[in-house]
Amino acid sequence: MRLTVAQAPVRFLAAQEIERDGERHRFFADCFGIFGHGNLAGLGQALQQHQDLLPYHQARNEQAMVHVAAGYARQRNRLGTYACTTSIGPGATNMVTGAALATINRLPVLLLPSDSFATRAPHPVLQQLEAPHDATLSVNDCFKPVSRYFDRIERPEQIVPAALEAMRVLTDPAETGAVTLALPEDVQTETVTVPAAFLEPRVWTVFRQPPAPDALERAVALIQEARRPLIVAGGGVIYAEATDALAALAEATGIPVGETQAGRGALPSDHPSALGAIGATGTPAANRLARDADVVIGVGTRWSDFTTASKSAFQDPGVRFVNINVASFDAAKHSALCVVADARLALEALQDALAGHRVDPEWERRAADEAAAWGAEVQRLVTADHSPLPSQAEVIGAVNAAAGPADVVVCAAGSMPGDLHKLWRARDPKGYHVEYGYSCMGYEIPGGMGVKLAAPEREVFVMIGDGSYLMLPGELATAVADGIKLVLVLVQNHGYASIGALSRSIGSAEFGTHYPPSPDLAANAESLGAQVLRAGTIAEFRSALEAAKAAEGPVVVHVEVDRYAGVPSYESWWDVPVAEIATDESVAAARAEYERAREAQRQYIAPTSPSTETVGGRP
Ligand SMILES: Cc1ncc(C[n+]2csc(CCOP(=O)(O)OP(=O)(O)O)c2C)c(N)n1
Ligand SMILES: [Mg+2]
Repeated sequence: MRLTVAQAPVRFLAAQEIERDGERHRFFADCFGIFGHGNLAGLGQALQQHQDLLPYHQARNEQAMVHVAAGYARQRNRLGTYACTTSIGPGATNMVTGAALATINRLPVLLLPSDSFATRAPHPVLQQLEAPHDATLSVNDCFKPVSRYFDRIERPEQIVPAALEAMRVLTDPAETGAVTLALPEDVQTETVTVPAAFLEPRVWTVFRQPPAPDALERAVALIQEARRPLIVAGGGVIYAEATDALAALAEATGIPVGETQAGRGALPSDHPSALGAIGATGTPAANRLARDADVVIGVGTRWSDFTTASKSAFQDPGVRFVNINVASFDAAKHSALCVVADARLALEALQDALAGHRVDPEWERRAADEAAAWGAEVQRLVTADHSPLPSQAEVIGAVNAAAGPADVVVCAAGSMPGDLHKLWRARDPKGYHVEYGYSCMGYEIPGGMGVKLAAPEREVFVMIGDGSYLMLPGELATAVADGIKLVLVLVQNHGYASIGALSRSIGSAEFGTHYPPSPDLAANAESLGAQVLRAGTIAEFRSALEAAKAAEGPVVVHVEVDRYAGVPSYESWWDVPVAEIATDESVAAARAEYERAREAQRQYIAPTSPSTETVGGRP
């Protein structure tokens, strides 16, 4: 079959399917893009010709369209994504931030940036970077560190193996992230003869990897010996649809469960074993138990510094880790006993092997008491009736109350992710979507669009700070144009409140964190075509949320909150270094406090013994 190098992948992508647990569906929803001279005649032509196979959607910003793909992929538990096409130069590099976000969060996205001429005939073409020392370099080399697979198609024939490699990486839960296929603008328009089989429907099956029996046996031995075991549930629990298995294990054994940002909602907040958020933005319940835990079972977590409170969270001198993860890279962290496996199979196997085992009732009671005390504290915070302006906690509480059991909250950066992590009462494993791997300001609107495209039956509440909004509001116009319903809660606090608080904590008096003056963001959202509701009080905010739920298309609910009415952090720490010398005394005081806090920081390097040694690699 003779096709252009751009037509071949368009037809190939439309034919890719994914299957897990016997359920099969198309892998690529559609294609997002922005055209320029680099992709117009190649991919642009191919997408126009094959609109029936791979529908095209116009984005407003290339970074944002990658966020749409990432939001979609996360909501689909990584079993689907979008392709994204750009021109060369700035269009391409605009996607680098999106690629980093996807790779860090282990989410599949396929990026198709154009590249400068393979023939080099018109070099330097408009927007081409020239490197005097290396003729093979282009700006697309910036994708290499942020992609799990990178290829540049310099000869037409390369498109066939590159497309297959791309699919292998995108659909492998241990490998997945951004995949970048850079397509020189001349090569896109050239022809290639592809085998017919290349274009036929192809199913990528995600097989669930069972734990190695020996690894499981050693994990069971460690857990049975433990006096104070604790589970840390990460995003992998949700992606593997292992939340029922987690609940069953927790119920059978009484082991309490703390949740990372990506793992939030793995258990409903009212589950008897749920301690809620853990780590730097954790609850006192989870953080107190973490401090004393002697065996920590990390499931599907990459152990970010927020989860470990910068390695200060776990203070038992002999604490041991058992890590269940599909990726050996993550399983091996903290000298853990590695159980390289699918989370669901591993949790089910653990429950079988631990039959009859129950944790010390004293530990279980302590977990229940702490969780109950925290539940009461949440209730106090979200109904505080702060005046004259409401607190952010009240705003979160009102959104939580307005959201139905299956609705989704989306957030990414600022002070809200920490507050949401602590305060949100989770009811559904897909109801909490805070992007905190890259914590990228600007993810909120496009990420929320991706969630809505993946789950149209759920109401999507996007919580966005004024700073994040200003950074990337343009996709609101896409949501308006494409009729993508979002309830955007735009929280005005006149600048970067989170960084302002951090600045105070290092003695720098909120330097550079205020807007002088704040722009009228409600008017801005209106100008992009969104319906806007302005709420002055928490009561007005509640009724605006109800009106927003009833509306069609994206609705922005604008509310101002008291910048200084923050939710405290509970028994945790985050390593933000403070200047060793400064003219300001407040910095010196902060440095002294920093050095004191840092004493709690540890490296988790466990001694090995025949029964507890680290077991690396795949079975
Ligand atoms: C793209 C990007 N740039 C910078 C940062 C660092 N940063 C984290 S939060 C924040 C301020 C966010 O302001 P806003 O959205 O208004 O939320 P607030 O802190 O006021 O709650 C900044 C600058 C970031 N996370 N992402
Ligand atoms: Mg702000």
